[in-house]
Amino acid sequence: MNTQTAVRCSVMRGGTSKGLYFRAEDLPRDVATRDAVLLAAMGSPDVREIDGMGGGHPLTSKVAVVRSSARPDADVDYLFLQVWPDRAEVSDNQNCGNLLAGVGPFAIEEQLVAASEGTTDVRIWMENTQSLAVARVQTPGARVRYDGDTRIDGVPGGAAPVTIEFLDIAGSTCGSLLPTGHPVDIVEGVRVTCIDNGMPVVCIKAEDLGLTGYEEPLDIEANAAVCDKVERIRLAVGPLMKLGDVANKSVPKMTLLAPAKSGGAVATRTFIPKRVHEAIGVFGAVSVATACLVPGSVAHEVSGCSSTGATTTLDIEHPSGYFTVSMDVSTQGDGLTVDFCALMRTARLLMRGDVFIPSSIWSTHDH
Ligand code: NQM
Repeated sequence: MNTQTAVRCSVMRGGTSKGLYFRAEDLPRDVATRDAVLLAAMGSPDVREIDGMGGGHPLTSKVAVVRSSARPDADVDYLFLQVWPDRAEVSDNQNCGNLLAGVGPFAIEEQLVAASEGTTDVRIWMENTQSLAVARVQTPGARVRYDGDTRIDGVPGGAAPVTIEFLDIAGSTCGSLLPTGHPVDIVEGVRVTCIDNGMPVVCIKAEDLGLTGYEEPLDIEANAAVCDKVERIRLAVGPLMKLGDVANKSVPKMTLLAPAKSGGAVATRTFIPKRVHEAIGVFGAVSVATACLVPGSVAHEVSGCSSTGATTTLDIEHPSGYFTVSMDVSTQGDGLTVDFCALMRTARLLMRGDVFIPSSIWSTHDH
C-alpha cells in the first residue's frame, strides 16, 4: 500500500521569492484538506521546514495555485497562498507580485496558454485581490525563455524579463487607495501614511522610530523595542485600514522610510510583517511608490517626489538594491488616481515533478 500521495507541482523562482506552483485540479477541492496538503508539502510547522520543500522563511514558503480562467478578460486565475514556516497556517489574505512573475511562464509550460512566436501575453486574474495583471513572457520559437540579461536586485545573475502591467489595483484589499481617508494619520503617537495600491502598506519615517532607515534587516529584527513599536502601530492601524484584527494577518506591511541614499526615490526597510524583507515585495514597492506621489503623505515628505504628468518612474531603494515602478497617475486637488502601473521581474522554472504527501493527510482515494 502506498504511504505517500504524489501531487504534481513545479518549483519556480518568481522575482525574489520561491515557491511551489500547482494546477488547481491537482489539489484537494476542500480547503481544509488543501491547506493540510500544502503544510505537509512545505514541511510546516517547523522553523527550518526540514521535512518539506519550504525554505524556512516566508519568502521561500509560498504557493501559487493556477487554473484556466472562466473570465472573458483573463487566461488564467492565480491564487496566492502563504504557508507560514513556524505555525500550521496557510493564508490567502494577501497577494504576491513576486510569485506572480512565475505564473505566466507556468501557464505556458502547462499548456494553459498557447505560446506565440516572440512574446506571449498572459492575462492573469489575481484571485486574492480580484484584479487583473498582464504578464509579457519571452517565447522565442513558441517556448518559454528563461535565460537573458535582465537583472533584478536580490537575484544573482541575469534572466529573461517578465514585464507585468496592472490597471486596477488601487484599493484592491482595503477598498480605497487611502483607506483611512487621509494622507497622514497619527497612530501610537507616530505619523503614518496608510495606502493600498495592490498591497496594504503603512509608511513611517525611520527617524520617528529612532532608526536611520539604512540598517540591515537582521539588525532591525534584533531591535526588540522597534519591533514592538511597529507591531503596536500595525495592530492599531488594522481596523482603520478596514482590515479588522490583523494580529494573525500578513498585512499591512510596515515600511520604514529614509531619504534615498543611492540615487533612487526613497530608501525602505519593510516588515512583512514580523520578519524584515531582504528586498521589498512587488505590490509593497508599488504601494510605496504611489505613496511618494500622494501630496502631504509621509512618503512624499521623505522622497520629495511628485508626478510629472507623464509616466513617472520611481526607483524604490531596499536592502539589496532597487525596485523600479512605472506609473501613470492623475491628480485632482489633493486626490490621486492611479491609471496604470508597470514593472519588470524575472522568473525561472527550477524543478517539475511530484511532491509527496503522507497518505494519512490525503490519499488519492479522496480525489
Ligand atoms: O508585495 C513579500 C515578496 C512579498 C510579496 C511580502 C510580494 C508583493 O517579496 O507583491 O511580492 O511582502 O510578503 O514575495
